[in-house]
Amino acid sequence: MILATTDVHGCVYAHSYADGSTLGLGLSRFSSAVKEYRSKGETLVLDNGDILQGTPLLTVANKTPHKHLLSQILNHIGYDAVNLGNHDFNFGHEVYRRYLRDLVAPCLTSNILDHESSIGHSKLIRTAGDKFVALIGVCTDYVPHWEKPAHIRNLTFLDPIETVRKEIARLRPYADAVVVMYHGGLERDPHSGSSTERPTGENVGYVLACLDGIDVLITGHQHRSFVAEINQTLVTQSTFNAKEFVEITIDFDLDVKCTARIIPMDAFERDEAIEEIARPIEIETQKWLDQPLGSVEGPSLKVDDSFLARLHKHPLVSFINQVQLEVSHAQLSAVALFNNTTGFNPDITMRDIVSTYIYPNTLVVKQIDGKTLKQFLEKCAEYFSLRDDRIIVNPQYDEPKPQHFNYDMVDGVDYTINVSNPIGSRIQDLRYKGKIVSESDIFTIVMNNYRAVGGGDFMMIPSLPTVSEINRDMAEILAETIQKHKRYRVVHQDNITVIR
Ligand SMILES: [Mn+2]
Repeated sequence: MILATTDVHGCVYAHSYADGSTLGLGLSRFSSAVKEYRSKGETLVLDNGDILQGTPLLTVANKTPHKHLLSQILNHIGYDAVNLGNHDFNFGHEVYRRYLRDLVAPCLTSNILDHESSIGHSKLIRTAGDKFVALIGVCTDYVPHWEKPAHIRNLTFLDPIETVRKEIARLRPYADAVVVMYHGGLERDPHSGSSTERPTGENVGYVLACLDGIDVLITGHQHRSFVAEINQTLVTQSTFNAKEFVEITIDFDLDVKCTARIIPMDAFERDEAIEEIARPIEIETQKWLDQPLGSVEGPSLKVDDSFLARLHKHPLVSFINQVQLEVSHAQLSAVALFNNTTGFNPDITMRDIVSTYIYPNTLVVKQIDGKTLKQFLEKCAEYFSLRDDRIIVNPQYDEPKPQHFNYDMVDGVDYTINVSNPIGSRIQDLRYKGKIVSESDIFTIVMNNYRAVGGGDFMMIPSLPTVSEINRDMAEILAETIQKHKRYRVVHQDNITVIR
C-alpha cells in the first residue's frame, strides 16, 4: 500500500488561523491515518511537494533557525520519500535545504540541479517481500516564471518529461513497479483527453502518463481530486491543505495491477503527538497573530461577497494599492484579491493581515509604456465574461483551478472594462490624471514579484525595465504601515468601471 499527500501547504493542525474553527484536515489527522494503515500492513508514505508554505505556523517555523518543524513532523509520521513543489522555494535556499537536511526521508526530485548536482535522486525500495518499487520525483520546470530570482539562483530546472524518460530507462530493468511523483498537474482532461489549458509547459502530467513504463503517476499542483487511467498508467491527484490523501494499492500477483482511492482526512482523529511537536512554534505563532497593530479609518475593509468585491473594486483593493504606492513611490499600483479573501476589521491584527495576504510576496517597480499598460489591463479584463446578458467570472478562472488572484486592479489610472467587447479590446477610456493615456506615455507601476516575472501568463510584464525592488514581505509591509500610523486613513478610489 502507498499513501501520498500533495500540496499540504503547511497544514499541520486541524484548525483555521483566521477564526480558530476546527477543520477536517492537517498532518495531525494524517498521522493517525498512517498509524491505522501500518497496523494492518506494509505502507509506503510519500509527499509530493508544496508543503513549506501556506500557514502562519510555517511562516514562523521557516524563520526559526532550528531543526525544521516539518522535518520533525514528517520524521515522526515516518514518511519514506518526498518531492519538492514550486512553493517550497518561496523562502529561499536556506529553508528548503534545512527541511531536506533534517528529514529522514530522502528527496526524490531529480530534475532540479543545485550548482550542477541534483537536489534529489530516484530510489528503489524493496516491498512485499521480494518486490522492488522504483520511486521517481520531478517538479514542474515552470518555477522561474513565478519565483524571486534570488531564491532560485544557481538552480537549473530540467525538463520533467526528459528526466522521467531517462530515469525509467535506468530503473525499469530492476523494478517490478514504477511510481512517479510529479509536482505539476494535467494539461488535459484526465478522462476525455481534451486540452484544458494553453500548453505553457506548467503542467505536463498527461504527456508523462503517456510515457511507457510508469505504473502510477501521482500529480498535484492544481489542487484537484481525481483518479484516472491514462495509457494504462494509474494517475492520481488529491486536493490541497491536507484535506485528502491518495491510497494506492499495487497488486504484484498477476502482472502488476494498481488501483487508487481518494480518502478524506476528516475520517481520522487528530494525533496529539504531532500537535505536541509543533506546540512551541504554534504558541509563538498565535502570539504573533494576536498582536494588535492599529486601526484603519474610512470605508469598511470587510469582504462579504468576493465577486462583487472585484466587480465594484472593493476599498480593500484601494487600501493595498495605497500602501504599495506609498512604499514604492510608483505612479501606478496593481493588486489582486486572493481566493477566499475575508478582508479586515477596523482594528487590525497580524491575524487579519496573514489571512488576507496569504502569499510571501515582495514588491517590484516596473517601467511601463501606455501601450503595454493597455495590454496588461486587457489581460486582466479577461477575468469577466457574459452569461444570459449578465456579467460573471470567466469560467477559466474557476476551473480546473481557482485563479481569482490573476485579476489585478490598477490604481493611479481610471478605466472602464466593457465585457460585451471581445477579449483584447475591452479597455475603454483609460486615463491618467484625467488625460487619455497614449501609447508612448511612460509610467512606473508597482506589483508583486509573482506578477513581475509574468505569473498568471502576463507575458507582457517580465521584459519591462525594473526600476526597483522592495525585498520585504507584503504582509510585513502592511503590518508596519498600520503600526506606524496607529490610525491609518484609507482613501477609496472608485476608478474602475465594469460594464456590459
Ligand atoms: Mn500547491
